[in-house]
Amino acid sequence: MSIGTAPRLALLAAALATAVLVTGCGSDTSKSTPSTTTASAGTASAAPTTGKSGAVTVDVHKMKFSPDAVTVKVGETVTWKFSDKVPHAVQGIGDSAMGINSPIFDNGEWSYTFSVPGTYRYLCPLHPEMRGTVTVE
Ligand SMILES: [Cu+2]
Repeated sequence: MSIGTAPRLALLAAALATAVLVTGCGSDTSKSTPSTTTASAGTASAAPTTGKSGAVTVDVHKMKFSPDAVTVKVGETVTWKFSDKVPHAVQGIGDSAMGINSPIFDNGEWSYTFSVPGTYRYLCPLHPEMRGTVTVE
């Protein structure tokens, strides 16, 4: 009678069982959560809103700017609407208002976007008594 096969099978079974246990154990210990952290971009500044919500219109009519004083936030746009019987223009007063410099209009619109806080005075170069102010805050 041979006595060799039974112990070998037992050994094989034990080896398999060990392998399964090791594998199972290994899978348990390797159950670590991924450590990649997704960077949050929540602090990025919002895209500039160019909607009409902050836009302000000044009517240039009957030899005056109306309203002659407007207030906008930084980045907002003021539009002058020319609709008088005589031509007018918009021209800033002082260095900081140099950018305010429209062509002469009989009718039409001209816009300027204010990107720096401050108080900007302007006049109509054809009628210097026509004056207005834009406050940017
Ligand atoms: Cu004028």
